[in-house]
Amino acid sequence: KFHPNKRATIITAPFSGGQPKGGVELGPEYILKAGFEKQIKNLGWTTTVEHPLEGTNFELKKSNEKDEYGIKNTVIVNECNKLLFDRVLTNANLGNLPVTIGGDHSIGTATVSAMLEHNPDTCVLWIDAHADINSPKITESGNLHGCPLSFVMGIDSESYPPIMQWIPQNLKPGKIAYIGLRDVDDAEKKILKQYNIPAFSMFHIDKYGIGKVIEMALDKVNPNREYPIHLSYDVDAIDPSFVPATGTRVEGGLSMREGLFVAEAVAETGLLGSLDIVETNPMLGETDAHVLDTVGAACAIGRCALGQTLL
Ligand code: 6HN
Ligand code: MN
Ligand code: MN
Ligand code: MN
Repeated sequence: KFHPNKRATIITAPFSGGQPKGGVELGPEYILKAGFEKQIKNLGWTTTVEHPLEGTNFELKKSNEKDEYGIKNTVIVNECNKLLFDRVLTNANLGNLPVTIGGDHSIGTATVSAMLEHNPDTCVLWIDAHADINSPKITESGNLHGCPLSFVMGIDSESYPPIMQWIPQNLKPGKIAYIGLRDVDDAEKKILKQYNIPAFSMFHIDKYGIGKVIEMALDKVNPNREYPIHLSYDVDAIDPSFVPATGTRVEGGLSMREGLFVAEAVAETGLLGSLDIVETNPMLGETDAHVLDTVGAACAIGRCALGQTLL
């Protein structure tokens, strides 16, 4: 088991520059106000909260223009990821469990590459409606929250801006599996095939059941259940009827229980090495209840991943 000392560092990433909508930068504030740190403490963890983006003004520098590389907000996304990379890696090296609270999913560039830098055996479970594996070359939207995995895998690396060359391209295709996919761009589908990346869509979840799907995903990336798991959880994996306040909603998602089961199943392995909870956008709820549901789901994902429901 990793983390027998149960020390977690909550790293806030109030950042929205990976996509055009405002509000996702408020995710960490809402999640903390909902009592997330206390909830984790109640599970027996010693907690610290870090705010590495404090003092930056990335949000004021957002634009909706694509640059010469075909992507938006390259400079702020890159700077944000540098700051997060340092905190995730430092905490992991100290033996703390990094729990990074977003913010949009562009921060996955930092969290994944930092965890692989910390331990090259790390495997990644990417829980999402989307594959987030566009490259600057193939992205249609130019939104970098759709691209973090290409950067850490070095896919189409000739299309990257030079300022992103610091990013370690340390994720191998055999070390990542997806769960929850249902809105994957055509060019991304080609990449998943070309690199033979295990991808469990909603179709597979209905066909086999979520329990079997997790087992199959872990069999692919962690067959002997020996490597640390980086769980990168985009709340839009869960159906918008339960998690409405998020920027890229796609119908037909995980039920609330299926969504929490994924986190519980990772907790059960004892192999959780780090966790991201991203894409909570409190400004996109049509009602207060929508916001409460979404923030509540984000907190519940964190509690389940950190062992709440293990008896
Ligand atoms: N997310 N594939 C679309 C794009 O713009 O590249 C959607 C990406 C969504 C990203 O939800 O983290
Ligand atoms: Mn470790
Ligand atoms: Mn995502
Ligand atoms: Mn998504």
